[in-house]
Amino acid sequence: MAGKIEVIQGDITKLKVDAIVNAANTSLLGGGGVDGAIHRAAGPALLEECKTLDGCPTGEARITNGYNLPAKFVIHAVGPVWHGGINREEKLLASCYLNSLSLARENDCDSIAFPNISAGVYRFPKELAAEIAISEVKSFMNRNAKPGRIVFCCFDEENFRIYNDLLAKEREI
Ligand code: AR6
Repeated sequence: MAGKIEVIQGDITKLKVDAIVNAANTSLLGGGGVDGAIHRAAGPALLEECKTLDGCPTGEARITNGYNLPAKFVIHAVGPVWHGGINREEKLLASCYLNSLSLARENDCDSIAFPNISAGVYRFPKELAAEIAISEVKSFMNRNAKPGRIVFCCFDEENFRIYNDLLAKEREI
């Protein structure tokens, strides 16, 4: 694996990377959490472009411009709502990461930052979500040179600790 994985704690809207990922909903028309923060920081033109996309199914992703954000693109990924794991939630969350990375590669992005998709109001268990995110990202990086820099942007202390612990544990193996 030639690329680099970083974990930071902070606000994803401030990051100067080629693409930031949004934890969106199927309407792609905005919401709370990180979605609300991204729309506020990008400005109203983001919503105008999202309106042209006709929504996005769970597990898939769509790309738009970043407008007033430091990031060039926003990749809107729709994570699953956690219903106890009986509705293919793990598979759908993995697809969000894979589809986002594929869009980043297709658009020649060298760097991409992910929030903790589904780990907020969609109630996906944080530890399991982090395991899926890391494993999907690593397997993509083993097969693709781009994007070579992946940032896991954690907003809260707990996720920041979970990601750091998991990555440290893997380095020991
Ligand atoms: N930067 C980085 N991470 C953030 C930020 C930020 N500025 N703000 C919140 N987070 P959530 P979901 C973290 O609820 O669970 C929206 O209404 C947050 O602490 O934003 O996928 C959408 O429209 C948490 O760890 O997304 C959907 O309807 C993580 O981002 C729904 O919420 C994800 O929390 C999607 O729910």
